[in-house]
Amino acid sequence: MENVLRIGISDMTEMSEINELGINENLNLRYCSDIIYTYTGSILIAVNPYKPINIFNKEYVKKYHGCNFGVLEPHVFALAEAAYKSIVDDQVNQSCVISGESGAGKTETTKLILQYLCSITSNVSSWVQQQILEANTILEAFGNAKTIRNDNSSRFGKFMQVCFDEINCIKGCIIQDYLLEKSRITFQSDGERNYHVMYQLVAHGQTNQQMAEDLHLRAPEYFKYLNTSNTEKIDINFESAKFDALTMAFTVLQLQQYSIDGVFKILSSILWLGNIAFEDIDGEGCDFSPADHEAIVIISKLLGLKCSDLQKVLLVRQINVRGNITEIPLKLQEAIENRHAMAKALYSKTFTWLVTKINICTNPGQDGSNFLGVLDIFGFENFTKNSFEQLCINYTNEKLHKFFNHYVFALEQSIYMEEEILFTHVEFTDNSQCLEIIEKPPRCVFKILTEQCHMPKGSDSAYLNNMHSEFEFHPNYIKGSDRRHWESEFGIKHYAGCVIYTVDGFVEKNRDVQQDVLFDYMSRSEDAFVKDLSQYQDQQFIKSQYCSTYSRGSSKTKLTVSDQFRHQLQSLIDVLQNTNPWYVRCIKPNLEKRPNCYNALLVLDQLKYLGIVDIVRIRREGFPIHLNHEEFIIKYKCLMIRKSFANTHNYISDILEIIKVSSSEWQIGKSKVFLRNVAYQLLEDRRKQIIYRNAVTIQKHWKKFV
Ligand code: AD9
Ligand code: MG
Repeated sequence: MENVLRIGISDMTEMSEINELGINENLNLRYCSDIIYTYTGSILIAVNPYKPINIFNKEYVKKYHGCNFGVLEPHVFALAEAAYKSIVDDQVNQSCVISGESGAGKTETTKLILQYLCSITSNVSSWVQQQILEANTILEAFGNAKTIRNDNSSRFGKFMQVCFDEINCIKGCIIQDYLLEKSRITFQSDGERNYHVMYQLVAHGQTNQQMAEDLHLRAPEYFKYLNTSNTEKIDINFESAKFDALTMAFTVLQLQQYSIDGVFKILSSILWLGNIAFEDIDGEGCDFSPADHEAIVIISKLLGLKCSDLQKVLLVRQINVRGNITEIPLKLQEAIENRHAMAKALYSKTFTWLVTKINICTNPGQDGSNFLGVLDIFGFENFTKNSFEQLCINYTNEKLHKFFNHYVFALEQSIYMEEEILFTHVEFTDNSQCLEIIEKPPRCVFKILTEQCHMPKGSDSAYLNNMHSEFEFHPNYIKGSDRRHWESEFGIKHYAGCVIYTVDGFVEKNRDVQQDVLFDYMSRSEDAFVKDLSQYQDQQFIKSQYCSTYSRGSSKTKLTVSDQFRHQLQSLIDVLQNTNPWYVRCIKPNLEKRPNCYNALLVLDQLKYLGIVDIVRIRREGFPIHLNHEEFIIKYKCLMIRKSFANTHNYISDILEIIKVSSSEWQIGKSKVFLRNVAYQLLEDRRKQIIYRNAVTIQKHWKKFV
């Protein structure tokens, strides 16, 4: 009792009273004692400690390895162990779905799961295990950045499938990335930064003169793309050490030196692109300012292009009218935007190129056995201003929520209905209607957007008009935050709350016009890497039974960003559906990223949208143990003197009467017996007593006989 008061309850399905307040207090109590993990049945809740806690060392790996789930204190290692054990024992693919809002601890949890799997599958760290861990170093450098919510925020989603061989050792890994945030390359909000790698590179240039010369690097303050917001000064030593770790990771993943150099040249050229300041010419076109000359020469050198070719890409647009190429000068604003688009295209191509390289290196081969997939993907977002990116992110969360609902609620309840047993119906937020408005053809939010993108004069306002007229009366749709914003916004009532989207830029972002002319020039570059990169088709290359991935370049008609993403997400759900899922719900205890600080109101919001209260309820109100009639009789017939029976149902209820437990603890269905833990435990105790008694009697007889 004293223990419970001090450290709370480790499995919340065992709490006597289930409500949000009780759950919140329990998590808070545990958090105050540095106990960050709590179970809700098999679902793990993790509260971010924002400080190192000494529960992830080798001793803990040893302690949890081989131990059944639920025996020791809740821990992410226990979940990883249980998932791994299911692979070994049942040969069934597993997945860990990690959710929570930005800064809740998803990426750290992912790393802990990978670290655990790598430790238990081999005593000595093998090459492939090192590669999997180092792949994260590269992905974090290129895909993570400081935001107001998280100093190491992942700006892309990822699904890592760790693949095992016949003797259950790790033999490879496949990574699928989702929706890298491109806008961050050219713009960061107040208090935020560009991708980590940019600072690492520039900082290293400050400590290595040769590299600074080769790559034309300057001090961090020099580059506009690093200073669009006023963040604190960068720590040269810290970033430079990170750069060393990155180059080490490149080596572990067997990137050739010319590619490593090439990647850095691309990054430097992006930084220089940001420094070009165009000048207007009579409102009709534009030119470079005198100070730009240096930047043009440097970018040309870095990309191995002719200066004149680069100038052309930066100042004119080429239009192909029935085979004739016409050149139209870009106006000032167009040139500025075009330059940003070039920077974003270069970066995102480099990012996908890197993911592909990692995949080639860690490729498990075709003849695999099982995998454990870990999903670390963006949580639900609702900012003051929400755009196309937030729509895609929230759509992802709707998809995953439906999958979760199906797993936890629908499946369980449909079994009860099929078996015609009495149970209290647990209400849950069914989000099917919301998903339909976003993705269900022929008329949905994404289809109407794609329609606009295929029109030569498609516009955001036309898109919004079409949406308003199509969905005005849909229960999940609103026309904007208020009447004044009907011409610029629409809103969706998501399962986690209502989000207002500003349509500005939707059509452009969904079209994602490629920098074909730039890549065409790059394909004739003098630099081998730049040439490779330009010709690199963003296609999936591994086709194996593990493969979750969707071939991005396979369609003949050009797919829009939302089309591609929809397909990617559907492939992900298809894979998840064929696995045994495990859930980690990460919780952020405060907005200040502080240790020892639990903001109960903030947590309450997350408990609601992560559906934790409902989970506790269904797990308790439901019957966790299901046994077929025959199975039940074979197991517990020993409790009865009468061994023959005419009516199965009556015989089972007679057995259950023996343990004298309330009839609310069990139910007999058409083909199954449903038990709560109390009834099951009493049955088991009684059975073991009888087996023991019989054994003693046999022993006595045996002695007499001897
Ligand atoms: V985002 O959606 O990518 O912006 P995440 O991934 O949910 O977010 P992340 O894992 O990056 O959050 O955690 C944020 C920070 O919390 C980390 O950088 C750590 O400083 C801190 N954290 C998270 N989990 C732990 C932990 N188990 N122990 C100690 C932690 N600190
Ligand atoms: Mg993250």
